[in-house]
Amino acid sequence: EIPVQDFTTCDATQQMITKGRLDGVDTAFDRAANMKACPIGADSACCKHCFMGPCRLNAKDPYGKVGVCGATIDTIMARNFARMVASGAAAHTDHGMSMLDLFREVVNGKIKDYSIKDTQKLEAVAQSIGIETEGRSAKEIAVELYEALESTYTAVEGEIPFAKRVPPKTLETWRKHGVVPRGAMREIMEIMHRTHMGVDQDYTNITKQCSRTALADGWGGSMVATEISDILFGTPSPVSIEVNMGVLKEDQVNIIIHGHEPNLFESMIESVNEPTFIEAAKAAGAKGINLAGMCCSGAEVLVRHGIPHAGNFMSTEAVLITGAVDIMAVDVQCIKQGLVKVAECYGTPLITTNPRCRIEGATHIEFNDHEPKKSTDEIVIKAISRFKNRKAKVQIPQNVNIGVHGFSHEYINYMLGGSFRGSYRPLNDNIINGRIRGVAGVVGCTNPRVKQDHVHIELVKELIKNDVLVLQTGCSQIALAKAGLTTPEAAHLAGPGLREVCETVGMPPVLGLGSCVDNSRILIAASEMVRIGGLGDSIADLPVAGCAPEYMSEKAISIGHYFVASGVYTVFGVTFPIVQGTRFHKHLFEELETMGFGKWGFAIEPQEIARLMINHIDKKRQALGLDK
Ligand code: NFS
Ligand code: SF4
Repeated sequence: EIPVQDFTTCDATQQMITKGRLDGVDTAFDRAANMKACPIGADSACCKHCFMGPCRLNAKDPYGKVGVCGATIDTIMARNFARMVASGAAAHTDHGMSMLDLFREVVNGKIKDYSIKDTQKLEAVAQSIGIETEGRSAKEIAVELYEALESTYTAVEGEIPFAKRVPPKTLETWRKHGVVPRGAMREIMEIMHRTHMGVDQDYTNITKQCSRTALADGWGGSMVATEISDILFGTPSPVSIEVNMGVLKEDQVNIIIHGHEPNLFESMIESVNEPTFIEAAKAAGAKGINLAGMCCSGAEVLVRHGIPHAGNFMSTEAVLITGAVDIMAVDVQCIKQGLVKVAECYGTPLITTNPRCRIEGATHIEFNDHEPKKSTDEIVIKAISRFKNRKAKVQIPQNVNIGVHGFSHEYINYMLGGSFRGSYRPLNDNIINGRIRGVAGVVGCTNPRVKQDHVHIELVKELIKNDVLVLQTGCSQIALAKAGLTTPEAAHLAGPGLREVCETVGMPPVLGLGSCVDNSRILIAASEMVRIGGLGDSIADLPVAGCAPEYMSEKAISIGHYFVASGVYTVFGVTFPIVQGTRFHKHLFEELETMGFGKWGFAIEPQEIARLMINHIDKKRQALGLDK
């Protein structure tokens, strides 16, 4: 039996895996240990795109063999990679589309339970794509904004609206290589067509469509998800939050929301605050109703409302082992089917809410934006009744950590420049004078193939020690919050330059921005750094780098590729679905950079990842003439 310390650095998760073992419950950690990853699939050296195959090539001798149709290893890997991009991009854009559907119905008055919360953001987003706002009502602006943003999905030709936000030189590179996206539906459709048997069989041409589709995610679907969520639910600003499993309360009705789309959670916040339900909970013997988030759903409301967060992706099964969860409601994405069995063991109702995601053995209570409370009220009632009839023994790890999160692009602007002259100028100045060496985005999942949180934490520590400011989203920021690095006090772990800046401004050296779709906030921040000047004229010139050190999802591949296509050096950990020493590998890891894009990198160990990222930042600093 593998010691739990090898599975995760998260103490609470360790305690729960240990308890699970005693209770006879296994988790993805155990399943990963018992299932060796398929070595051929791990290298992406197989193809099942037609039934003359499936075909299997030899990663040790990649050019020794071709598929039945004659497809080479480069074609096979590029096609597989393209389909990962397509799937990841589809997930983000479909999420964005749900937000846009909601926005449309709010604007035309058909939905009354939600409203436009942030009109300032509405105007700013409209202005950014050339919509006139002067002297117009919020409703008029919103109608026009909706119509413009719809083309993010549906445009059959031309360029998506947010291409207008891309720094001109970066956009020029995209145009030169023909990768400016049209609507996401078109790009995803085209990827699926081109990767069908017997169509695109030139890995460089397939990579182009990867870039175009990934950009339709980052500057399209994901960005729409972020911007519309801000308009409807409010733009985040820093708030002190509690993370870790200790946020559960033995004497309260505990409700966990896990998934991605913020509308479910927003409605749940309303439901749990209904006086009648609070009374009902008390009548059932509880002190109150306690709401917590997990994964990206949690990240959305953590930065907007300061709702506590119980843990990241690899803790979702573990949290159920506490026995204290009175209901877990999920919507879409990153929801392990394994949750059903664990939930069953502890008598926790697992509720699916989205028509896109039903799970065998879970109870479905459909969530509908037109009457959102209907579903969330029912979930609260069920939770109260589970509390009343709790049979499972409750054991809650007493781990609670504090973090300060919610650094939206808008807030960073304000924080650095002050209310009169909000600006990234001080950030650029501090990079130019060398107090800050560069900026790194550390994002993404946790994955049972590596020790949970370990790579995130050690990598970020190494980066800040070297005066690299770290921006974070998704599950990664929860790892760092649990390690106590997202507070202003963590500045003492930073190098002298970064430390001085953090202490002057009163900010943490590690800035949590939001969920994974909020990686679009990092794109906006990068564009703003270019616009302010002094750091080159394209995103590719900036001393920045990105990393998803413990990624597991296809969404991460799409995110990685849109950062690469936008000009950012992006390092992934765990494993990379490609055979080293092949031409496709060289294309992603070297040639894209010479074409004016960023490039991919790969390393497993945190020190090695940090070294790659810092070397890249230094290379860019030198090219800008910042260091002698
Ligand atoms: Ni991002 Fe969020 Fe977490 Fe990974 Fe999953 S919750 S969208 S994919 S696991 S960071
Ligand atoms: Fe094999 Fe070619 Fe069919 Fe793929 S498309 S399964 S390589 S024959």
